[in-house]
Amino acid sequence: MKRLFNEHLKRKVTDLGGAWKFLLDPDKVGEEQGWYKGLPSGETVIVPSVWNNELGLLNYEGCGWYEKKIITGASTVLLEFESVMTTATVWLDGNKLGEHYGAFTQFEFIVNDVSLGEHTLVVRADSTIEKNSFPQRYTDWFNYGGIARDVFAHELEGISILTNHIVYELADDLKSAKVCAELDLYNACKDELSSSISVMLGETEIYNGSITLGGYERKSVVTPSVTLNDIALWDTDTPNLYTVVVSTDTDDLIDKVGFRKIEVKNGDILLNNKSIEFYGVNRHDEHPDWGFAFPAKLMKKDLDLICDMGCNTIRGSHYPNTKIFVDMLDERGILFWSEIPMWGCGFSWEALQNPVIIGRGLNMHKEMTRYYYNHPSIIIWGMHNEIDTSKDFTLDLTKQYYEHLREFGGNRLITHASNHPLNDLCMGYNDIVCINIYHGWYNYGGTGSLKDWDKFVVDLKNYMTEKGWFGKPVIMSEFGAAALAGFHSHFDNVRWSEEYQRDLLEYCIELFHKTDYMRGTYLWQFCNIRTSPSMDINRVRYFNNKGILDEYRNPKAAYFKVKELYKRYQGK
Ligand code: ADA
Repeated sequence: MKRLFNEHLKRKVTDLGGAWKFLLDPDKVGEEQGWYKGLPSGETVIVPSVWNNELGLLNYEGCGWYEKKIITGASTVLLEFESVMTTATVWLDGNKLGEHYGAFTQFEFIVNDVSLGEHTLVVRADSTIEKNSFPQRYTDWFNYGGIARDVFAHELEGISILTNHIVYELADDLKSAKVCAELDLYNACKDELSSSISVMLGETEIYNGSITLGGYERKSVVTPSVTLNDIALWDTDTPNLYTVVVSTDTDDLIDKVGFRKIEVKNGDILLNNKSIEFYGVNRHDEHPDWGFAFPAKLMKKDLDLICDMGCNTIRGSHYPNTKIFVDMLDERGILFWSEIPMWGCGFSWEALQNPVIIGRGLNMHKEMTRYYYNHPSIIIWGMHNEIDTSKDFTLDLTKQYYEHLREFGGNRLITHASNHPLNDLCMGYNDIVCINIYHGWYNYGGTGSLKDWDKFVVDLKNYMTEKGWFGKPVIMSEFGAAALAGFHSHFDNVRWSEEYQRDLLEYCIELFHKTDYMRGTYLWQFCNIRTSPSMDINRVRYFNNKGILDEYRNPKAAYFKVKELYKRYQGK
């Protein structure tokens, strides 16, 4: 996985990015014709990429096959894929390693008994949307296809470390913490093997012992808790990070961790025992030229703009972002909301009760918590966005997701974003209440007028009081209006103008800031994104134009207004 630092010094890892052979399979005949042994023909593409914009196949939905020769110097290889859109099937030398569903989460295959030397790796990416797709066809972003994020080949030798979660509990004064490591270990040899194992956290050795595993055995190990004193906390102003190194005789795994506490108390959100207000944006990890194969250098540029705007938080709408992006947030002290692509409006009642779909969502939550556990910047897990949470079956689904995140998700707040908060059954179950409403833009549930907001803040308080939920912190997780960059008007209330968007956001942000039970805002959205043709004609140019920057990151009038407000509220 591409990080801001080396994850391994002992282990040999090969970045499989670069040239791959590529062949389209619109009739889905590749498997029958044995392409998994090696492609019969093909053109060269650069991975990571999506085929839609880079290969001129904008509207192609279906299968694309990729082939790469890899060379290994070890007999056990771990193949790591950060994102294949959307169903991946992987073969090595014609042998099927497995399948993975889901566009935005990482997966891996461990292959034993590999001969040293050259091998043929074949991947089929299938972007077809079908009955059980997650998200469904009606979704407000583009259905790209391909190997969209990095691929690596890891040579595993001896007892190897697959994951390391640093689990901690800070003392009340936040000066010390009880810490242990939860390790997922694997013996890459066919015979039983013993190894030393140690965990260094900064300068402190928190574990030193030994382990014996049977041939190809995988085992979870939890080290005994130790107390760490004089903790330098991770906070938005002082994002202190510790390097953690797990080593065995033959392998290592390096990560960064930060100690911080996030909780809710008496209607407040407390970060390290201090009340915090969120000044945020929703951001898609998307670019019109690169799709979801978003280059890291552009992530840095986005972050510079977001920081310049005075934001202290980002919602990764609507899927887990790359680890390197979250590393950047860890380093800068920017808070992050990470969620799975359960994008509600597209999910019918039937879909929400479909066990395959529910299971796919749970699996995405498992992958998200497995691969992102240590990041201090992630302070919110999002379970789903705008599904119909007025039904008992969605309450059941929500409970299932919540319980998983509570048990395996570390110290984070858990929520969902609701677009019908006045009859939502699940909000009371969450740590914080998060609301997506578009008064002043859409007419649903209002008159389309800005004044609907004043009534809304009163109605919401009444509803929450009636349900016994008042006292949970409320975040406005989406609100906004579309503006066509460069379209200006002298008149008031001209929709699609930059001025209309600016004035609406100003009205909303000021109102939410002075509403005593609200604790922050994530405006919709940082920049325009290409959207799906399944959205109606309201999406002019097939873009969601609610960005306060256009899709090439040029600012609209609203950008400067939001910057002024966010900075003023923080005394900056
Ligand atoms: C929803 C949704 C966003 C976007 C937005 C809009 O709230 O969560 O992804 O589609 O509406 O622009 O209408």
